[in-house]
Amino acid sequence: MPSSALINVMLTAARKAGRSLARDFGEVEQLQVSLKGPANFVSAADHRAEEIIHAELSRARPGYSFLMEERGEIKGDDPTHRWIVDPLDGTTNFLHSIPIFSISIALEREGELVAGLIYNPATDETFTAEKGKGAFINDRRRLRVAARSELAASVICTGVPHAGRPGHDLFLKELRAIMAASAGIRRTGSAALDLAWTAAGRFDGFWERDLRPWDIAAGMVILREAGGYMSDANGKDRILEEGTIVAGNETIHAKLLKLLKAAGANATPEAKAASAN
Ligand code: 2AM
Ligand code: CA
Repeated sequence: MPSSALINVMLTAARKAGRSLARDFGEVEQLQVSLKGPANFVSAADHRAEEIIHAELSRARPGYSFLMEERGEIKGDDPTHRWIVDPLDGTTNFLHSIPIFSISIALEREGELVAGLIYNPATDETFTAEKGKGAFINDRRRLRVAARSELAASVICTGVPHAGRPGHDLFLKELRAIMAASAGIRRTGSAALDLAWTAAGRFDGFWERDLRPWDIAAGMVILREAGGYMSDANGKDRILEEGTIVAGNETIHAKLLKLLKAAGANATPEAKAASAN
């Protein structure tokens, strides 16, 4: 299916920022051996990509508002449209020369997510979706979530709470429950790609807590258009507000939710309070 004008605008911005990220990714390995503080370099790469995306999207759609990982909220003249942008999701991978990172761009119209794009410059894979029009990889092949219904045959992806973040104890309880019930657990380090890969049927399901809107907004559109089901950990619709997502096809989503709820009920009050922070 040929891309719409809107998807083309998002693609142009992502590809331009992707070229900048790909160049910087090539430098990271050198910096790592030269002990020159690659973290600062990666942070600069992140900012460069965000600037490019901001400039490109502003040029193509003047007045739209932004919510960006680095620059935060930027109010435009048009309050009905807002881009939600993560210029580099999977920062830790990027810093370690692991080619699993992405650019994530979503468009919100009157508070509703209507388009999403996730681009991995290292593999040149692009995942796109528009509300009601389906989800695609590289503009060609239609995406569909995996059809498996048995957790025992399913590969489930997750994200691990970072050092200094709450929820380690609860996560370990959830992990114990899901690893005992599934065929295997994966962790990529880019929540945006986790959702794209679940939409593509590579992962049968995904759950993660403590995420921000720019990590998941585009992935939510892509997953929904690929026939996926998703909710927060309470089975409710407050994914962006809670920063928690549980996803898969209808059956796997329901089974994951049930196991996660049971694991949560098992957790200490301290663990539950920490994960709610
Ligand atoms: P980032 O790479 O843009 O930081 C990995 O589990 C996911 O968590 C990634 O999407 C990552 O986005 C996000 N994340 C949120 N907070 C983080 C943190 N403090 N450190 C690293 N990744 C974080
Ligand atoms: Ca991110």
